Amino acid sequence: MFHGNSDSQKMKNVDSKSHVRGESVYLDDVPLLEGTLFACVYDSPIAHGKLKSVDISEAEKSKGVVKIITAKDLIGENQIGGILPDEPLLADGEVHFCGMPIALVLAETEAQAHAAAKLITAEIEPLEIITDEREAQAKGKLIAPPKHFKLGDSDKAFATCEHVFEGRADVNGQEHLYIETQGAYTIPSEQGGMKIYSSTQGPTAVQRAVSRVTGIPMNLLEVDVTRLGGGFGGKEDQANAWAALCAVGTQLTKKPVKYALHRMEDMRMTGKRHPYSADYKIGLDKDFRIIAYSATFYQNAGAACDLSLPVLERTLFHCTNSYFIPNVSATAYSCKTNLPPNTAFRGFGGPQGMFVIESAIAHAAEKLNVSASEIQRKNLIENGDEFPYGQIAESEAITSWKQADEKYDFAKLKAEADEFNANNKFIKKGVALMPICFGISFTKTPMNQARSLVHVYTDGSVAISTGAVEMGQGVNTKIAQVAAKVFSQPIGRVKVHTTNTLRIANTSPTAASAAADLNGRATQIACETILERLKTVAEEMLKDGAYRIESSEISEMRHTQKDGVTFENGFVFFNGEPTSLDWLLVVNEAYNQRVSLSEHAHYATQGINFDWSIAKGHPFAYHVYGTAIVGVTVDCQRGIYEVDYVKCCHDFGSSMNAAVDNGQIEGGIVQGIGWMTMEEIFYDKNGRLRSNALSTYKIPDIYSVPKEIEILPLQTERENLAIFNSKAVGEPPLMYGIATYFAIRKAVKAFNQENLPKFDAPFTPEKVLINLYGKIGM
Ligand code: MTE
Ligand code: LUZ
Ligand code: MOS
Repeated sequence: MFHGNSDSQKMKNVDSKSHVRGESVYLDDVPLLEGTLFACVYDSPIAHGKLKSVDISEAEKSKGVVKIITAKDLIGENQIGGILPDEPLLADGEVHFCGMPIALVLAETEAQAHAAAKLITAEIEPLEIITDEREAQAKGKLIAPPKHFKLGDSDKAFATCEHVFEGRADVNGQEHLYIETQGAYTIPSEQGGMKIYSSTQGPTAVQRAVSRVTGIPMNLLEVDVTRLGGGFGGKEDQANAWAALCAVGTQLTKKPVKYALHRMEDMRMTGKRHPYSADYKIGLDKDFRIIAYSATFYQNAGAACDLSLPVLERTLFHCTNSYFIPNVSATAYSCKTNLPPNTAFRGFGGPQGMFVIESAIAHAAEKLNVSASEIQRKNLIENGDEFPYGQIAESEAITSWKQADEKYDFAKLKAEADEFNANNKFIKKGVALMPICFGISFTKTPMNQARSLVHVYTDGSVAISTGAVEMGQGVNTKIAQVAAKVFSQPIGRVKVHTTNTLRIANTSPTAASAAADLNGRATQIACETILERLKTVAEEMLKDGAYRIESSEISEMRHTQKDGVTFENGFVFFNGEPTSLDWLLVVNEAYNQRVSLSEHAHYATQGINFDWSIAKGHPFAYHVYGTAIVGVTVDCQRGIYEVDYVKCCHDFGSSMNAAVDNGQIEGGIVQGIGWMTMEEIFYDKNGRLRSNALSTYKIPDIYSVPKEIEILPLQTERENLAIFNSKAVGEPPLMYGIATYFAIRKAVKAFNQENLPKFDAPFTPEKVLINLYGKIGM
């Protein structure tokens, strides 16, 4: 249990008032300085080619244009690749994808900048365009050598299996579609420095990229992030380019520069979730235990590395989902194509790995004529089992399955669907289960650190800065709760401020669902350190019986803790007895005694490690588990469908904020359903994005969300490394949405038994219709 103020469990997001009043400050709400220039990129119309020349002469004459910048103008390095140096900021010599920035226009108004960018032309000599990951792999176009995971000996084990099935699964990408598009605003400061407002999940990544392209040292670059209108991974790395472009503009003009992308620019120029294609082989014994599993993953990385390699690694980490399989062999290729560099997206490659094993299980179930859930249930990972990467499971997989089954009665839900199907010819129902298991921690161990700066002011109020970025997920609420709890102050006395690289340096991006864990723990340490000092001051004040009170009125507030000084509801207790001392008196006495009321604390997750030379270790602080059951109804004349319900048992550990966490679950589920059903990214053979607007790229709206989402918190007593045992919640629920794919598949098969649809997500209404009437072999 979270033992904070009892209201805290139900506490609203601290931003909710300012959000509904329109007072929350996003990038576009930062007041503009006089003389601000507006930027617009001229981006490549061709996916691959030699850049012979760029003609800016017409654009330069266009009204309001102040400057046009190309690669040759850069003072620093023309490079923004964070992991591999393979991504120029502005194309130089070659273009690698449609949407690659070639020139930057700076003008007095936004409209003028856009108008001028349209007047730029480039002479590009076409080169071969590859958009398909398998074709790229076959032609040797890889971002890096392939990665492997191995447990046991799958080759040997397959020979002993009663049943072996092989197949292919494809899963498409996903557009982030954060409500707030990418953008930045740079303002010149003293000594050639700059203040950079950026809509980024990674303020330090922005600072580093700007430093690199401008040559300005990091200590002259202040990055400030107010909050994001969503990131979903799309701003973990890909906010860098826009900040870097604005910064270059500021450096070369000495003027503030702003660029907030239009929606179609954002969709065209930024990378998305990685599409994957995979080959799998699954072997079961006569009792349907999975004895061996092998998979080869082809990741469509796009034209540069970006975060593709850690994404690829997480695909391997999660390629067996919540199952224990004693013999596993997995290989993953990061394939270089002529698409915008794909990037982090909620789940970070994990969901793609899980889709493949769920496809393999569905394949086996269909061939063996058993329910997929029977195979799923039999193979859930147990306490003490080993993951293919060497970590030993502290598993809640079976517990969550059992608790979900007890509450929702899987057999009954399936029987209802079967009965419905027996009585209806053109409407069919499908039900599928999805256990999830997601590792919490950045898989790159050094990233698992954070800092928090806490000030207590002499009016008793508290100001906090951390490395965490608020992007709607409620991290600021959780951090405020931590301080309020430690100080025993109302949450209204605590303000969590913007994320700023001068206040907090060397931040890890707000990602991997770990922001509250890492920054919350750092905040806890900082607050506890200040509290200890205050206790010492209070103890001194209480000497000789001063401030003791005998009044019985507040005796019912007596604290149970009997030793020394404690703070409860703002009052000081001594050995469990009330005193007339309160928070404000002690804070002011501390100030008078010249005791520090500020602390900058550091937290680093203990006990984690990973050694890629052997691909073994203990990379995760803990795992988040859960089980969902999803029911759908398919209209077999139209190919359209509805999600009737998603019912899950989710492992919160012990949620410190049910409102925030349930919101994360609901949002994650809907985003996962969108990925699996209607969201279809479509690039043509020439690498041009055809689904380039909301008219052609459909995301779930209020009519397509499940009619019912039920969330049952897993009951568990197990301790974990999360902040106050409240496990990370940001990414895992998205993976419940995967069951929707398999539920639709069941409904389709109930209508057309002959057909074995390909495993090819998303299952758009168009594909459903084709499969309802087609005869397609796997
Ligand atoms: N929720 C909202 N509302 N907006 C977002 O952009 N991003 C998700 C998740 N939930 C996101 C969100 C992703 S991809 C991650 S990694 C986590 O939030 C990051 O925040 P956390 O570490 O505080 O959970
Ligand atoms: N980002 C990252 C992530 O850099 N490393 C990770 O392991 C990760 N995991 C999930 C989401 N983002
Ligand atoms: Mo989330 S994909 O870690 O930003």
